[in-house]
Amino acid sequence: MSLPVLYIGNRRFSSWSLRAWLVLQKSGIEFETRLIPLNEGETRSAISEISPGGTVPALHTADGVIWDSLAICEWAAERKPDLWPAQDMLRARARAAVSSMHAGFLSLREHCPMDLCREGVYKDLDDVTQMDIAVMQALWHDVMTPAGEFMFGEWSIADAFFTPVASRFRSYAVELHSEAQSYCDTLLSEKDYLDWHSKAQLEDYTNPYENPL
Ligand SMILES: N[C@@H](CCC(=O)N[C@@H](CS)C(=O)NCC(=O)O)C(=O)O
Repeated sequence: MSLPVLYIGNRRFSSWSLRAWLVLQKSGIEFETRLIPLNEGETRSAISEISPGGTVPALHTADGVIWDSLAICEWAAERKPDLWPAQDMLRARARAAVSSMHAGFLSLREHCPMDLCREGVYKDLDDVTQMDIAVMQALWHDVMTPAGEFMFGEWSIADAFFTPVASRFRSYAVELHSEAQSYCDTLLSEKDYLDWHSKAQLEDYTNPYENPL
C-alpha cells in the first residue's frame, strides 16, 4: 500500500508545514514528503491541485486528503494518542494552547514571518507585536509543567505548534524571560527540527521577505 504523502511549502518559510511534519515525524507513522515552492508563478495552481483548502500542508492518505496543519495533527493523534498529554485536563489545556497559536498571535505572525535562514537579526517591533510576545510568554508560563522540558512534560502537539515561534524569536533576536528562552532553546535543539532546519538552508527559492527586514 502506498504511504501517506505530506505536501509542504518551503522548509525555510512554511511554519504550518513544519508543525504538521514535526508531528508526523514524532508519530512514527511512515510518510513521504513532497515540497511545493511558495511564491512562484505556478504556486497557486500547484497547491490547488493537491489541497482542497488551497494551502499547504496537505496530507494525502489512502482514504482521502486532509488539509490544514491542525487537522493533520489530529489525524495522527487518532492513530498515536500519546501525541497529546495523557491526563484529560492537560490534554484540554494543550488543545487550548494549540488553538491560540492556530488562530491568534496575528501581529507576531505578520511582522516576524518564519525565515530559517535569518539568525539573530534584530527588528524593531510595534506595540501590538510586543503585546503578542508578552501574551505568548504568559501562556507558556501558565501551562509549563515545572518538571518537564516541554510544555506539558512530555513532547506533544503543543510543542510542535510553538516550535516555529521559537525560531522566529531567534531569527529576530527577541529578548525573552529566562523560562521562555530555555523552552525555545529546548525546541530548537530537537533532532527533527535540526534536520528540517539544515534542509531549509539548502533551498534556493524566492524570498518573499527581502524588503521588510
Ligand atoms: N490554517 C492553515 C494555514 C496554512 C497556510 O497558510 N499555508 C501557507 C504556507 S505556510 C500557504 O499554503 N499559502 C499559500 C500560498 O502561499 O500560495 C494550516 O494550519 O495549515
